[in-house]
Amino acid sequence: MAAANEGFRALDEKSLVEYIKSTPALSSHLGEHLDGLTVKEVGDGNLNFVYIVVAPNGGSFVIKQALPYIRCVGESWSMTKERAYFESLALRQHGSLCPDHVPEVYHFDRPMSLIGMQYLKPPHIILRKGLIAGVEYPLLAEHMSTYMARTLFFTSLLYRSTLEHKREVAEFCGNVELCRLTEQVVFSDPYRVVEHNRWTSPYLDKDAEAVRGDNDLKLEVAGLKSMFCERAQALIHGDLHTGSVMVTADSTQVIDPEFAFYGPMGFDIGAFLGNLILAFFSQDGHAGQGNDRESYKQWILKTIEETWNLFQDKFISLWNEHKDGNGEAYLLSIYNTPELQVLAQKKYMNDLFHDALGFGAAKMIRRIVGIAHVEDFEAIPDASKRADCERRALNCAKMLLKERRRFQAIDPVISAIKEIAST
Ligand code: ADP
Ligand code: SR1
Ligand code: MG
Repeated sequence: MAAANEGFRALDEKSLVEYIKSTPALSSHLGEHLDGLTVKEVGDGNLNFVYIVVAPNGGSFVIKQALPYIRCVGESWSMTKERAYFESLALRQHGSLCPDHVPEVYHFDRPMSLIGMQYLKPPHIILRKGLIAGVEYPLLAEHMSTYMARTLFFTSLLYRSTLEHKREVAEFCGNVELCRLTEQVVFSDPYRVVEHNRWTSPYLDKDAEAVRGDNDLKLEVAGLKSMFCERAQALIHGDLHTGSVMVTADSTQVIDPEFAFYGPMGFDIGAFLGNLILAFFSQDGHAGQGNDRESYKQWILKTIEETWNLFQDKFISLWNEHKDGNGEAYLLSIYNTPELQVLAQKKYMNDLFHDALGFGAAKMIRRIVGIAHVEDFEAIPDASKRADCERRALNCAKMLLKERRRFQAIDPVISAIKEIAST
């Protein structure tokens, strides 16, 4: 334990200034005058401490430090601060594959579990907050489909040799504690009685109990959990919800990949789509004062549809472009006719679609009856209204989890969401 903490000290707004002054990789971003720095802790995520640093000359960056516990629970739930190392690796790798949509890393200090990165300046805001406010982002589907297609394709065996792939898989196996946290809070706890589960009680008491008593649901979740633990398909972000995306009208930036590891691609795609579905079902709770949110709901559904369809097109384009490269999954000497290649791609995308729907649904369920909820619902002050929104989302998630294999395209999924919304 002592060795693990060697060279570590938790910083605060004051001690961070001294740290910056003695770290050229950081101070070089701030010009000559370091005395007028403003430092503000803004961490509103569940795990870490995040500081925005701005110099009088306008130079800036963000400092993110992991402490050896989960911030939203407290010191009683310890968690390796090595998560910062994996976050920095993933930011750098995903950043090199998709620089337009990932903030640049300026500095990483492993003993301090501290990352210095590009400050995503206002008007960037967390996408989840924009969705709650009812703001449309016309380029969101375009940007997120590019981010997911590029980061997932180029870290998979469709592009890489098994030699490269195994080496990377081995490195990210080190992020085991964060994977175990997901295993527990996404795939296990919502389906059993545990102290930290919560829901909008008493309205959803029966619904939460029904989740714990639904054997079909439990069997489906077991399949997804085993895929999450066993399938090293690509370097996934691992926590790609709408709180991990910062946006403006023309910029989309993915932050916070501390849960990154080699896992199933559908986990990232599902996280993003599932959180958009949660945003959709929360809208009735935000309606009012002359805005019924109906057209906004249509925009969210269109974004879900476009994200998947654009992702699919871009992923297949990358596959076609690199089909005679080093990727070892589908050797050209075997998949040697255009017909067979199309069949292989269709099967791959169909399986991935079903994985994404399943994981997306599991991520929706955990946000309604598990430990960590989402602001989309939490910001609805009237508990009975909130519960109505959550119940529809939960019913949608249960249906998707159990029936996902009957969907062959995203349009019927959208129709099914609309149908549940009208109940
Ligand atoms: P956690 O790991 O605790 O979830 P996040 O990485 O999600 O922390 O960051 C918490 C908050 O800090 C975000 O919601 C966002 O408001 C802010 N933030 C994080 N990174 C940046 C950045 N690069 N630029 C601007 N703000 C950021
Ligand atoms: C205690 S669970 C905290 C959650 O916050 C992170 O963003 C992950 O989603 C994790 O499951
Ligand atoms: Mg976060």
